[in-house]
Amino acid sequence: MSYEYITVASDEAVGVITLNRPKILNALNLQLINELVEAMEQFDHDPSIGAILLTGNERAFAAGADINEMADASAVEIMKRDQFAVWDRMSRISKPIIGAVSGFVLGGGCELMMNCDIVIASETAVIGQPEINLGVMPGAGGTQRLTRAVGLRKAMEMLLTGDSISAKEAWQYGLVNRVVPVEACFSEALKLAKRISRQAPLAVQVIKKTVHKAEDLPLQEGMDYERNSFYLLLASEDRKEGMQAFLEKRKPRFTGN
Ligand code: DAK
Repeated sequence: MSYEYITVASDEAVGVITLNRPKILNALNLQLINELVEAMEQFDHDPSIGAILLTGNERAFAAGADINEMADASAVEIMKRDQFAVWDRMSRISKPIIGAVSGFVLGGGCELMMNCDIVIASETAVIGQPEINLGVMPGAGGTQRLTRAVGLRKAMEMLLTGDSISAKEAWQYGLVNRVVPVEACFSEALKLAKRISRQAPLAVQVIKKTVHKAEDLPLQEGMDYERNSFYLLLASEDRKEGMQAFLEKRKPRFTGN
């Protein structure tokens, strides 16, 4: 499969996707988002891949949706394009997505970052939802995921002013996991993605799904969901292998069964 606006590679069991529209700061047009989701789904279905790493370049992870594509489109056209459907597909990827973000992480770029399960940010990252400056609002989860991540007041301030925050502030609010020098961002994220990709695949995917339930479900329902997920993993071959390997003082050989 060849792509125009992303590049795709793999490193050991990590699928690496790089946004590649550098001239306009990786602005997210429809084609780019479609390519991105297509590549993510391919990695999701590939048993040799255990985690997905998503990155941009040093100047920009992504400066938002492509304003050229939105400027003249009517509400009905945008509705007919059904752009939300492709973002919904992205949130159904079952393998963990690790983001490595530098430079501008704005608007749809910030929403894309929030779709990652773990984020390593460069000291240079500038993160925000500036849609209000264009007279609109976020359309791919910005009001919902940002509020869950940083809390109502900080989200309100960012969304209503359009002001960005630094990587350090994003870390203080729990919006990113770690802040590292720009030159270390990709390698740190790759190291982490490789570690996760060596874990038992079923456990990784079930944990990802169960953690996300914590955002949607009341506590007791989440606990019930966790319990059923736990029973499911107890039935796996990898659970036998993991426990046996511990008792035999050797490294487990997980198969994903
Ligand atoms: N779209 C199109 N082009 C963009 C762009 C964008 N979002 N951001 C930057 N560019 C282009 C610039 O126009 C410029 O192009 P040329 O003039 O060279 O042709 C080039 O990238 C370099 O940008 P600048 O010259 O402006 O560079 P600076 O360093 O001076 O400024 C900046 C960088 C990031 C501060 C500035 O470019 C900027 O403010 N960009 C716009 C940021 C923004 O407002 N982002 C939010 C866009 S709205 C939805 C899903 C998602 C969304 C909506 C709906 N559905 C599922 C329906 C999301 C909406 C948004 O993200």
